[in-house]
Amino acid sequence: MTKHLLITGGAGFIGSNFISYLLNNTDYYITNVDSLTYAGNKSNVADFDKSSRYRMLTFDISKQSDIEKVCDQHYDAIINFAAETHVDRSIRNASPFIDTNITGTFHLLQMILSGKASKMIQISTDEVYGSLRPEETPFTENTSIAPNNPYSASKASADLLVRSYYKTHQLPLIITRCSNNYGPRQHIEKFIPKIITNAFANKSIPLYGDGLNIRDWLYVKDHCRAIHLVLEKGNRGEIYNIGGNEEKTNREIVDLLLKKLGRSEKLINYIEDRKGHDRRYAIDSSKISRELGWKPSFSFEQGIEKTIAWYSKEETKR
Ligand code: NAD
Ligand code: TDX
Repeated sequence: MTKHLLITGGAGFIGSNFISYLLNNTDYYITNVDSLTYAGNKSNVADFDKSSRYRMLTFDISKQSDIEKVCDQHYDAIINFAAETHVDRSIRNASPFIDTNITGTFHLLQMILSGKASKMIQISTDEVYGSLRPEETPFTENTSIAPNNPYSASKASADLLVRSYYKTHQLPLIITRCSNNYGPRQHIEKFIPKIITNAFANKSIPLYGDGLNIRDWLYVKDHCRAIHLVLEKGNRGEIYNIGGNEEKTNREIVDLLLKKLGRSEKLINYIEDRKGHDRRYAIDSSKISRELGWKPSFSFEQGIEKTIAWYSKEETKR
């Protein structure tokens, strides 16, 4: 039977890529609930309106009254992408992170508990594990959570709520924890789109601290494929780590992009470090690879070419 999914945060970066993936690869019906914060972009979802399998509801998951309006039908699954996602903003003002990331997730769990939806995938992040030292092995699903900033603490809190609803009520809940994504439709406040768009405009590129912090990069389409597999074949109560196996320092990323874009390294501007800046993230994806047969299909080189091409096309539309 055809499924009807509730996707939250589908006007954002990963959520819109996921909806596009589902409309192209499945016959699922999709309800996208997004409150269109500064990070939600109507142009990310403009194409989906052409599909009779898609509808968008502009509601806020942190408001119980809005959740009731979303419950006008039963959903086969909720995929929760909706979140405040920018670490720098969480350092300046954590309040919306608490409302959306924690209270919003709580409301969705209540939907599952009351039978309004049959299961839920919580889209979490490797940031909940905290920071790795150079000699440490990548995060596994058994690594203790140790978040270091208000964003990651709010995501870890949501993960603990999900865990508790599974343990207490035996609900069909799954958590995925992915490394840094990049690709089309990412907000330009994030590192890779900021480098690309500033380089196009010959504007300086802020590099925090010594530029040697490490992230593990994954092309967004590989993340979408992993979530689809988890939705279809993942086991309730499980956590699945998803990573690109592409650890790079921030300086390496800037150098590579400036070279590809034909811009001078003089654009690089070292600035004061982010407070509590996690030094290194790296994900061990062997569980999802072993159990669900997933592995990344795009190399960093391939993904970054596609990303540059997408932002170049966007640039010509301005
Ligand atoms: P994003 O900031 O691009 O999009 C978030 C979307 O959620 C926006 O469309 C926004 O309008 C919506 N939203 C925010 N608050 C809402 C609310 N109260 N009610 C309804 N909608 C609301 O984020 P993203 O980068 O696409 O991340 C999606 C999810 O994936 C997040 O949960 C994030 O923690 C997780 N994640 C992201 C990355 C990454 O590298 N981007 C990596 C791992 C995990
Ligand atoms: O201008 C910048 N200069 C800079 O040096 C920005 C925006 C970032 N950085 C550094 C900080 C990080 O070490 O680049 C790295 C990546 O920064 P972000 O793009 O802000 O991502 P990060 O903080 O690693 O978090 C991201 O990955 C995990 C997402 O924003 C989260 O939502 C996700 O959970």
